[in-house]
Amino acid sequence: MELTLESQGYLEALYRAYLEDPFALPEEWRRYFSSLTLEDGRRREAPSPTLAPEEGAFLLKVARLVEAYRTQGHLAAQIDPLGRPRPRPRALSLEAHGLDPADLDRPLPPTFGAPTLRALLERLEAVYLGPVGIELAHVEPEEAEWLREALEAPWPKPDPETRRRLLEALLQASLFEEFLQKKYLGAKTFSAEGLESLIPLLKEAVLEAARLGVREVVLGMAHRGRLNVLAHVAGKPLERIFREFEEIFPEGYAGDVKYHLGFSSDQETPYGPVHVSLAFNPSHLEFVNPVTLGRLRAKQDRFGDRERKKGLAILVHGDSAFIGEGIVQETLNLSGLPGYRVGGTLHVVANNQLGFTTLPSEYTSGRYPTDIAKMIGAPIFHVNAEALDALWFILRLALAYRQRFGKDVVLDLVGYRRRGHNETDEPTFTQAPMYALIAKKPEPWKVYAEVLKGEGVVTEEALKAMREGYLERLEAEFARVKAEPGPVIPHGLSGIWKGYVGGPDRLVPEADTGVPKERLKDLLRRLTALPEGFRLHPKLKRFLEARLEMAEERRPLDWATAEALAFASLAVEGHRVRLTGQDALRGTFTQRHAALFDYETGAPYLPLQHLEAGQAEVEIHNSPLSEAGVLGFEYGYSLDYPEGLILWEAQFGDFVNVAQVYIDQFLASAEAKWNRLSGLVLLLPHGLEGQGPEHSSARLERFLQLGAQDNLQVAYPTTPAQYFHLLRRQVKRPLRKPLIVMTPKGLLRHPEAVSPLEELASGRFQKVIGEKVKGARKVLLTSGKVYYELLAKRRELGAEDVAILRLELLYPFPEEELKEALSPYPKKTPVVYVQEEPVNQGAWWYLQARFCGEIFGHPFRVVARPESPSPAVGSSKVHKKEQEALLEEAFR
Ligand SMILES: Cc1ncc(C[n+]2csc(CCOP(=O)(O)OP(=O)(O)O)c2C)c(N)n1
Repeated sequence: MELTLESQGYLEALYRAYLEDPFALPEEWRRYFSSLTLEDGRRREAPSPTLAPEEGAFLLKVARLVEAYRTQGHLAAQIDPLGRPRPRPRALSLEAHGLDPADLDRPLPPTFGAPTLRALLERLEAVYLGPVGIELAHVEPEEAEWLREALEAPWPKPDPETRRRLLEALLQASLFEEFLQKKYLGAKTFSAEGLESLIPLLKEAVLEAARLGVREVVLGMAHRGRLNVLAHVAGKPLERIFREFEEIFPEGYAGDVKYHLGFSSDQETPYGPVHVSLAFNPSHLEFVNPVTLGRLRAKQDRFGDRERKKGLAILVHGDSAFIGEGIVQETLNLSGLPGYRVGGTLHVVANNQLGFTTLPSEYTSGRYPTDIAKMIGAPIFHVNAEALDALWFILRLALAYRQRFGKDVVLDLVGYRRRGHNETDEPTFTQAPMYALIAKKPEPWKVYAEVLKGEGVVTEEALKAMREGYLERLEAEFARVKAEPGPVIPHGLSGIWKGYVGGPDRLVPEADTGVPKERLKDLLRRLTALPEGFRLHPKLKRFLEARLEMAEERRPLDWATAEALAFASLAVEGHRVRLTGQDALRGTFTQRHAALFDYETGAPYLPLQHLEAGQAEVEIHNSPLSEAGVLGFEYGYSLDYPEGLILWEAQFGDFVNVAQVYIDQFLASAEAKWNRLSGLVLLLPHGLEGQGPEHSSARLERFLQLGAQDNLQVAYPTTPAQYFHLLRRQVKRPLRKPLIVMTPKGLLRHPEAVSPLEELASGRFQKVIGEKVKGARKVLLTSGKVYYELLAKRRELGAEDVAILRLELLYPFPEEELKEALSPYPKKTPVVYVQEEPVNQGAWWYLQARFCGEIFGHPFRVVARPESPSPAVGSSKVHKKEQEALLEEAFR
């Protein structure tokens, strides 16, 4: 539509545009036109012009100027406490819109909210060019309008008591850092100085969240200011922090550096109690993000917080890490997905305008490190860290937004870094001019104290008392530690973790994981029942019929059915089951069909959710196409849901290395570093089936290499019954250790890889499956799918003098069970480990390192593919030949 400013009909045109799409117009016009709506909701006919054309043109120019403030004001807002110039966009001038100073005092209609253009500009300058840079252009129109309404009204000022509280928190943040540097000269603390307002910000966030009904706050953050946050936000006693500086560790405890440790505490607020947790995290920046969200989601599920308003996640990011690390994008992408929502995260960027020695111009191609958050339409506020009053208001607005819309919001706290990257680092080698500015900056508390003193909110004496009171506390706690030096005892397992254990596997009894046959049959029938009128996909009829035949014991169980029965039996016994992964509902190999989709409406139906009244929830979600973010989330979930069966499935095991950080930094080492347990299960399809270098290997060798002190469990089961018992065992034993399962692909439909119902009804997971062959000339030991190929080969060759034993659990190594399985064979009988993986991969090197050519007195060697840098060949023909040669070699 042509809109000529001066045209007679421009108003009508504007109104017609409004009728087509109200959000295509600037807000004043929208408000104006909506006021024309009749009371019964009908709209007026397009009006005849009520304004003189010249007046209309003027108003449109004004509307454009207003829009420029809203969209470009942030570019010139005074967000940098170092006061470096930020050029003012031309669009923020009268000329740019054909206005001139004579227009300043022209009256404006009431919809503009100001009597004249002059008054309007004053307001807009204050809102958009003050200490907050506001970016809303990418936000959903209704949400942006809601925010703008609050932003363009006069900003409330914190009351005197609140302002004194902000000042005190700011002061304590500074004193704490100075104290640490004085007492522990040369220690790395990654001080918050230059960004001290992070502390009042987070403290107020907890308080305000409590006022809005939040009862659980989970924080995730990196090194910067972390000790300060531990002390002042997470409620970690000062004494404990100082004790950690003494670096006396309890016997046998690997531990971690103090600025990686987490903490949690119950805190009283005037609005009720709040539990505040700071997640443990490794050095790997931003990787704690999905872990934090997973933890919160688990808490919300536990408390039945369906609206996800009673728990809040706060993620504190470094400016360079926020835009640099891809895990940030993965985490943001989870924010709106049904399987991962947590009702919105408050993101705080602790923006010191540097990443170690790297400048923003070197770390981002965009304008701000927060640009990444635009992908989810999150409102973004860049706040000058010295502007405490504005910060307080924006925080309240941000949390109100989060509670109202259930979405993420970003608060970019712009400050500086008073010292080097750490306290021993010299920043002027690389940023001398910036540090010349920083050297002139008074501590932020002094800046704020001046404001408050000027307004009579605080007196010099009160300030002195605040300062001295806190210093005394620091000294007293410090003296306590010096007087009684001793190790910091890691927190034991309490709360929901009471009753669960880590430590050595052998100290925890095995569990009977069988389920009575009648119960299994009943569950199978329930798994095949459909709601009235459900239009099943014609090809799935057979799938359900087969399960009924299994219920009648006319057909043995396949892999997917054993899994469904493990889930179902655990759910009816009260254990939540949560499985996510790419295409997890149907299953990559079309085996699972956990959801059946109505053939006409597409509506999903999950029989596992309709087993019986009172069952625990079973949730299975297709994940987005990421591994790291999703695995991190599920790991976090497992930290706060020890009684559940929490599983993540890789599409193919190969892709697990995308998430390697979570395996190395969390799954494998969290117990040793942080005394934190997880019972997370990883399902990793593994096996060489001629599909090329990828789609073949879940890198079994890497998990085995990580195994130490019983930190993990690595299994490669060969039967559906084994898988069933393994999953149930994971929940039924009080031991909580991550379980890595090499899962099948071809075996899912292998006629021999089946189990009679009987095997699920009784017994338990067998770590080793033995075989007694009289007069055996050798024993083949193997794991996983190659077992079935060896069986077939033995039949083909008639090699009845060869025994085949299966190592179903690879770590913790089942010494006793294997010894027992080998006991029928004389010591001279050689044992050959047969693996299809190249010899430098798979389990061989791990076994070799353990047994060095002799296993419990038997000669021990390997049959494997020759060493290879790649897991498998690209040609299925070559693969077949290799496999054939491998099997032949095994029996030679
Ligand atoms: C994944 C990862 N890569 C590299 C590092 C090393 N490193 C530690 S701090 C840092 C700079 C971080 O800058 P920023 O995110 O701006 O936070 P700041 O330290 O300035 O608060 C780097 C590169 C790391 N810890 N993690």
